Formats: sequence, structure tokens, C-alpha cells
Amino acid sequence: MWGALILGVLFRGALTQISDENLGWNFVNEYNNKVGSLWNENVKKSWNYYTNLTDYNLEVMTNSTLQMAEFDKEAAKNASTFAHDGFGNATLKRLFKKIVNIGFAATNDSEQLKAISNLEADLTGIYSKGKVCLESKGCLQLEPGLTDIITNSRSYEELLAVWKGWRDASGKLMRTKYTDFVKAMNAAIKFSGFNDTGEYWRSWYETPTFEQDVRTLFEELEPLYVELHAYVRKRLKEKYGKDMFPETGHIPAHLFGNMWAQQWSNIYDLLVPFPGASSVDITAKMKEQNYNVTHMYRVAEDFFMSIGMEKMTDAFWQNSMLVKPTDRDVVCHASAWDFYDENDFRIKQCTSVTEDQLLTVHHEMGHIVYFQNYRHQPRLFRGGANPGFHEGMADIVSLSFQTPEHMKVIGLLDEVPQDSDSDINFLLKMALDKVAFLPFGYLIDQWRWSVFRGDTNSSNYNQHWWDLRCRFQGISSPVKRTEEDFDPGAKYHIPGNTPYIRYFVSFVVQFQWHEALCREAGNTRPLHR
Ligand code: BJ2
Ligand code: ZN
Repeated sequence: MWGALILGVLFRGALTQISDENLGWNFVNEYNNKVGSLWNENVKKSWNYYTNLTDYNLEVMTNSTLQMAEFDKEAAKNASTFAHDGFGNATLKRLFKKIVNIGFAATNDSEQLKAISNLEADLTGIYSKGKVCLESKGCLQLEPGLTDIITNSRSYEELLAVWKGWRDASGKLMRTKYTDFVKAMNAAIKFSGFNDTGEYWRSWYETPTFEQDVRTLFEELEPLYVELHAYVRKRLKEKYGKDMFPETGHIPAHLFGNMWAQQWSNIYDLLVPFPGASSVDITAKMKEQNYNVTHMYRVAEDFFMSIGMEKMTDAFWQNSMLVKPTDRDVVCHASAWDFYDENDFRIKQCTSVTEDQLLTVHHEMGHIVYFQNYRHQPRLFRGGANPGFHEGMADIVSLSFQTPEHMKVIGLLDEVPQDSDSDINFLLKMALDKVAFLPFGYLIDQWRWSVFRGDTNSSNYNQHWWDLRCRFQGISSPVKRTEEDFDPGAKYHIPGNTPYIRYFVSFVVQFQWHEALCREAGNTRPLHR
């Protein structure tokens, strides 16, 4: 009896499923037109919240996200009436796959979705409003105040006060909310057939061996990192005194010129291998030449245009937020936005006049240029080949931008040095950003995947975080940490819920692409030139 019933259902299913690919195209075209205004509205409402953190803007954004989820669900249901797995046209088949894979929206509990949206916004709000009050300097936010101190101070104690203060003012306040957040995401993603949120995120790379692939890459690169780490440790011991360093060989986490010890080029002055040879202080040069924020974006735009890319649109200049507003709270962490209307692209950045920020301007504009180049694709294809690809694209141009030759062209360097000592100086500076980053880029999602899997929970969140920081980066916390603290939350992408392995992938592929582009261009000179 059951057999007959199942057969009947299958038979009916087969009869009612549509296999006509022309009808399939009609369906995806209609979908594409409908999501245009829906996505545009939703991004606008998110933008309004991120550039003005009010309860009202939060509510409007959440409502719009819920509305979009309803639409996704309906579309996925309708798409399932097509026998799309059997479609011969690969493009059409892929479009359908994207319509039916709706992530968290598949849940049958809209309260879960609401919780996910609200918690992400709440956590991002806590991060963005965080303030540290210092006796000597008053109360400061992460950008620009705390970042300035971490970048420029060479006082062990002052750096420590800022390092600890930021963690008290951000991560520490997030613990309970983050636990609820993980729970809500994991519950919702089960409806899409994934065991946990980490498995969902990894699926975007479309290879079953992704975890092993990144592990292998990391292990291949680790010896280079270890050498850099040893060199930096020796120099920092000379600077701060070896008593400040643990016997275990780790380096205290607050001494790298960066709040998270993720990129180290801000302490290049302490590490320069050949002080007599050429090395540049770009920030000083920028200040000397009265660079302003608009100028920084024009310099970046010029470079992209010089390699045949389009200029930024008028809407970009009209709508972007390039300077930190003084009258309201905003999310300062830099980002690039596509509004899905082929014209409105924006950057949100609390830009200050420093070398770091100039590189971030290039990074964010790199995203925009990618948006512009795929703007004529169906909306469902307006994304990176995978998230690591988007990040690689965002960085590829700044690799060339940073070469001494180009620095001279834009007047930030007086002479292009030709000697090998200057080359080593330049390469070390690059390594401080690009090699130093590798274990950091690798470990953030090692932590998150473990949390999503349930191997790490709120009773050992911080312990596991420091186990990874210690194992992969070889750094240690300068003061005692406990489970009262929640140090992962002090890094934007944890409250902001942006997956992070994309940056590890990017920091590998961008060099492969750089090499390939040089080869295509018939270059015969050393790649770093
Ligand atoms: C500064 C940069 C991100 C980025 C922002 C915030 C999160 C996602 C976007 C996306 C882009 C897209 C950043 C740069 C290198 C290391 C990392 C860090 N901000 N995002 N909308 N970086 O990637 O641009 O703009 O894919 O559409 O976070 O840790 O600083
Ligand atoms: Zn990016």
C-alpha cells in the first residue's frame, strides 16, 4: 500500500514538474526583474541603519529583511515546480540552484529570522558605539582615536590600556547575545539541509574538500610566517625588553601596531632591515602634501581608470559616506555596497589621511570595480565567483599601487631605488601586511566553524580563541583573560557576521593572479617591482 502511494506521488510529481527550458527562462527573467526593486530597497534600508544607528532604522531594516525572506521562500517553492536538475543549459540550471538555495530564509519560524537580523544589528551596534576612556586622552572610539594610538604609540603601557580597554568596551558586552545568535542561525539553517552554519558558509566555495584545501595552503605557507615571526620577535624584544616576553616564544598581542595583530606594517619603523637604504613613510608624505579624503579617492579612481576600468558613477560621489559624521553613530568599519540598480554603488568609510586608509580605499574601490564589471549579469550572478574571489579582486590592484615605481608616479616617493637592500626593505614591509596576515585570516573561521559545530560553546569561547591565537599566530594576551571576556567580539567580522576565510583565500590567490597578470603583460622584471 505504501509502495503504491509513493509511486503515485512520484508519478504525479513527474507529471507536474516543468521541464521546458523556455518556460524556465521566463521564470528566471521574471524573478530577476522582481528582485531588482526588492533588493534595492533592502540595501537602502541597511545603508540607512549602518550610517545612522537608530532603533527606528533598525526596525525598518528588519522588516524589509523579513519581507525579502518571504519572497525568497515563495520563489523557491515556485522554482521547485521545475525539473531544473535535468536542465541542459548550465546557466539556467545554475540560476535555478541559486533561487532554491535560500539559506536562513528556509526556516518555518519567522521569529528565528527576526532574531538573526536583530542580533546581528545589535552586535554591530555595540561594536560601532564602543568607547574607551583614558585618563590622558579622554573618551575615544575605535576610529580614529584608538586606532591612532595603537598605530603610533610605542609605549608598552599605553598600548596595553588601549588594547584591554577596547576589549572591555566591545567583545565583553556581546557574550550572551552572541550565544543566542549562534543558536538562532544554526536552528534556521537546518531547514536548508545543512548541519550547521559553518557548513553552509563553506558550501559557497563549491568543493567538498574546502576545509582540507585551506589547511594544506596554510601548512605550505606556515614556514615563511614562522621566520617572519622570529625576526619580529627579536626586534620587539630589543625595543621593549625581553622581560616583557613570555618564555614560551609568543609575542604579546598589543605590540604590532594593529588592534588585532592582523597586519604589522605600522611598526615597520621598528623593524626596517636596512635603515640606510630607501624606505618610505607614506603617511608622512601624504600629510606633507596636504592630502585630503577626496584626493585619496581620486588617486584610487585614477589608478583603476589607468588600467582600463570605468570611473566611479555620479551616484557613487553623491551617496557614499567617506567621512565620519559628527552628529550621529555610524558603523565606521569600511565597506563597499552594491545597490543592484547598475548605477548606485557606494563606499562607507570613516576615512582619515593615513597610508593604511589609502590602501583600504583601494580595497573598497576594488570591490566597486568588480560590481561595475558584472552589473549587466542577471542579479543572481552579481556576486564573486566565491567570496575569496571578491576579496582577491579588491586587493589585486593595490599590490601594483604599492610598488615604488607607482609611488613615485603619484608623488609619494622621491626616487625609485634600484639596489637590493631597498628591495628587501620593501619586501619586508609587504610581508608585514601579507604574510603576517595568513594565520589570522586562517584562524578566525577555525574558531567560528568550531562554535557552529558545537565543539566550542559559551563555556570555552575565549579559551579556544586564545588557543588558536597562540597556536597559529604565536601571540599571547598581555593580561589574563577569562570566560568573562569575549575577545572574538572585539573584531568587526564576529559581531558583523562576515565570514572570514575569504580573506585567507584572497591573500593567496591575489599573488597567483599578480604573477599571472605580469606574465600576460610580458613582464620580465622581478614581480615585486
Ligand atoms: C576593510 C574591509 C570589508 C571588505 C567589508 C566589511 C565586511 C564585508 C564589504 C563587502 C564586500 C563585498 C575588511 C580588508 C582586508 C581584511 C579585512 C579586515 N572591509 N565588507 N560588502 N578587511 O571586505 O571590504 O565591504 O563582498 O561586497 O574588513 O579584517 O580588515
Ligand atoms: Zn573586501
